[in-house]
Amino acid sequence: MRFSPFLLASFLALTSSRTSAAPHISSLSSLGKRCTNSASDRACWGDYDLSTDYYTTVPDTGVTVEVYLELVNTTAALDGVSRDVLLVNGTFPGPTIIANWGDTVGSIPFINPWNGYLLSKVVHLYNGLTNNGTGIHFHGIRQNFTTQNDGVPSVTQCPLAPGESITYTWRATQYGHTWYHSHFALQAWEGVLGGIIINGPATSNYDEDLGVLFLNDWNHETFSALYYDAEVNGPPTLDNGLINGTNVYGDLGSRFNMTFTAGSSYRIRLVNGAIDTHFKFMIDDHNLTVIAMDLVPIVSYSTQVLSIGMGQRYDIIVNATETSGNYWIRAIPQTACSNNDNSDNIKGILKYDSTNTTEPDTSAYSYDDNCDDEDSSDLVPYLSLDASTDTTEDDFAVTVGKNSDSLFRWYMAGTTFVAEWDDPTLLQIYNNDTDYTTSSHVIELDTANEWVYFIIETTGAVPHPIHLHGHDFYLLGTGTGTYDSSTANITLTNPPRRDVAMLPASGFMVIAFQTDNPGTWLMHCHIGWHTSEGFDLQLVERYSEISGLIDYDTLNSTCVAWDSYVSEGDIVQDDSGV
Ligand SMILES: *[C@@H]1O[C@H](CO)[C@@H](O)[C@H](O)[C@H]1NC(C)=O
Ligand SMILES: *[C@@H]1O[C@H](CO)[C@@H](O)[C@H](O)[C@H]1NC(C)=O
Ligand SMILES: *[C@@H]1O[C@H](CO)[C@@H](O)[C@H](O)[C@H]1NC(C)=O
Ligand SMILES: *[C@@H]1O[C@H](CO)[C@@H](O)[C@H](O)[C@H]1NC(C)=O
Ligand SMILES: *[C@@H]1O[C@H](CO)[C@@H](O)[C@H](O)[C@H]1NC(C)=O
Ligand SMILES: *[C@@H]1O[C@H](CO)[C@@H](O)[C@H](O)[C@H]1NC(C)=O
Ligand SMILES: *[C@@H]1O[C@H](CO)[C@@H](O)[C@H](O)[C@H]1NC(C)=O
Ligand SMILES: *[C@@H]1O[C@H](CO)[C@@H](O)[C@H](O)[C@H]1NC(C)=O
Ligand SMILES: *[C@@H]1O[C@H](CO)[C@@H](O)[C@H](O)[C@H]1NC(C)=O
Ligand SMILES: *[C@@H]1O[C@H](CO)[C@@H](O)[C@H](O)[C@H]1NC(C)=O
Ligand SMILES: *[C@@H]1O[C@H](CO)[C@@H](O)[C@H](O)[C@H]1NC(C)=O
Ligand SMILES: *[C@@H]1O[C@H](CO)[C@@H](O)[C@H](O)[C@H]1NC(C)=O
Ligand SMILES: [Cu+2]
Repeated sequence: MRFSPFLLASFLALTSSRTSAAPHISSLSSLGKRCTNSASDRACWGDYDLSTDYYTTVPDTGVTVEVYLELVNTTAALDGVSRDVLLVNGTFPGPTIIANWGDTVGSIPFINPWNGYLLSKVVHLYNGLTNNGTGIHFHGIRQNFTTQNDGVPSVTQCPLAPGESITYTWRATQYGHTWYHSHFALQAWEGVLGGIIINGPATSNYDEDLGVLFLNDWNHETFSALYYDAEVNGPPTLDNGLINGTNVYGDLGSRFNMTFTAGSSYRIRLVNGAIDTHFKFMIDDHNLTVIAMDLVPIVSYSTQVLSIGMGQRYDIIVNATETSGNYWIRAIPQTACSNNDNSDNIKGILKYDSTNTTEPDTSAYSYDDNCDDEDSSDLVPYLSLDASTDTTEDDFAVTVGKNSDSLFRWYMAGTTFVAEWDDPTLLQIYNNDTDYTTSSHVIELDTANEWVYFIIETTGAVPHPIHLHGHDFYLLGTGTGTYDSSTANITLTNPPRRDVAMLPASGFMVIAFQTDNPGTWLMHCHIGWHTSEGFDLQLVERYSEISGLIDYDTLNSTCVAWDSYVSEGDIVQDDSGV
């Protein structure tokens, strides 16, 4: 007999709404509303604002919002060429998870409308695939004391077996936008991804919010079919790219388009969701005002060309400064680190009249072909925070080599990562099994609230987008050559804070963070091939506090279901496990 997964989930829904339906007294008693967020005052946010230190202070409303997501295995012709895809609820990108850090949109009766903050998201996930496990990672979400909801198979859970459901719960302590994606093998890149918007104040005004805009690379064979070739020969040249899930391929497919009204301004929430493409984004004849990187609001700056690495997000505002005509929207793969057969045609169209079907004849802004981040001097966090001098320092050399089967493997500090998907780190910790898997590369950070520095270096010619879970890191500096503390340009004064930054080719990066979040956190390269080929390590932060955060029944039941799926189907782990 087959149960509807959503019937099961609705019991959970009832339980959770019963506990959260009554508004917290604290949210009703703080009646000193200072301002109303509006098109002419986006900085305002009721009793909170852009200067609120969101690492320590979060509005308390007790509101829980639920989302149901279902993975489906289907076919789609996103660029006009049909292929197998794995999607969330049948669309690319999947449904946007929207949390409202304070607008009255979707307010619930009895919740004070100006303080009706939606704080928690409960995400019910059903794995409707037939032949893959899964796990959904909420990229960049702090997961403050909720490490088990980070969605990383082999680290925070066993893979969710086909036909099973899991519920993730976390608090929206940050605001801005980000994305969720599968963290199982290469599944994210087959389409298991979607946006997350947490409404909050913004550092520049705008009239309309157009939502997330995904930039992806794309291929007509699945990425999982390309994996072996990538392991043997290195990253393959990909067929195409997508702008918010659509593009043309020759005469096939259709372009993304959006329509502006002259004089208005629009917020667009960019996400680079590519497996292996660094993009430069631009809209011909229009400037971009950048207001946030990842989930960190910045002092806004204007640019014409925006460099966006894999896993990164930028929040931009575009003024409708023209009055008519059509303009190219471009996502240009940087040949310095990306290989694409359709690189000059990953384009959408900005219109001022939706009925105008004439092809734009506008020209791209000039740009340098490279995979560098935006200048650090432009990425100034609005909430100014300094890093402290380090108490713990670690130096990781990134290298690549071939294993005994002649397959590429990536190493950090001499270890290529392979975790066991049926014995995730959290389960090992629960079981007091602190030997950990020898090749799962654990960095133990036992002391609470100390500053940790990581120096990551490579002598290779390939830049890498380095992503850390569970924290924003402070990007103290990057440079070329070997790291040398006497010559490196390091700043502790309000450096960029974010969750993905580019490690330059033949260079180094220095990042820092505080051990303020107990859990098991992955740090890895966000190039999909590299994640699977072992370019990962995990932090076990504040070990003694982790067991107390574990929901053992969920951890165990997910693993029990996975074990039985694997043994029945004789399924073999063929990558790093993350
Ligand atoms: C993170 O969780 C801890 C423990 O529950 C709590 O003390 C702290 O206030 C939380 N931080 C934020 C920003 O919510
Ligand atoms: C996803 O699909 C499920 C099943 O059809 C549906 O119940 C749910 O509401 C959808 N979720 C969203 C966010 O649209
Ligand atoms: C998706 O369905 C196809 C065709 O039935 C099958 O070959 C493939 O293994 C399935 N993939 C997953 C991840 O379920
Ligand atoms: C995931 O599904 C794809 C087909 O969609 C299949 O090729 C691959 O082997 C599966 N991976 C695992 C680990 O089950
Ligand atoms: C991109 O797709 C998402 C999901 O459908 C949608 O919410 C968003 O508005 C789209 N972005 C733009 C700029 O149209
Ligand atoms: C413009 O986009 C809409 C949906 O966003 C799509 O239906 C339409 O086909 C696109 N127009 C063109 C000319 O491609
Ligand atoms: C865009 O910015 C450039 C450089 O600051 C400026 O010269 C130009 O006038 C701006 N264009 C528009 C349309 O605002
Ligand atoms: C967009 O328009 C606003 C309001 O007129 C202005 O403050 C802002 O500087 C403009 N941005 C750009 C990039 O031109
Ligand atoms: C339609 O767009 C084209 C290309 O930008 C432009 O030359 C033309 O003037 C536009 N037509 C109208 C009626 O605005
Ligand atoms: C782990 O060790 C703690 C402290 O010694 C003990 O209370 C707990 O029962 C142990 N857990 C398991 C699963 O053995
Ligand atoms: C530090 O900055 C200076 C001035 O911008 C530059 O010349 C130098 O190469 C940088 N050092 C490193 C190690 O990148
Ligand atoms: C794990 O779950 C299985 C199946 O529900 C159950 O039989 C087993 O007792 C659980 N293990 C522990 C240690 O609770
Ligand atoms: Cu990499």
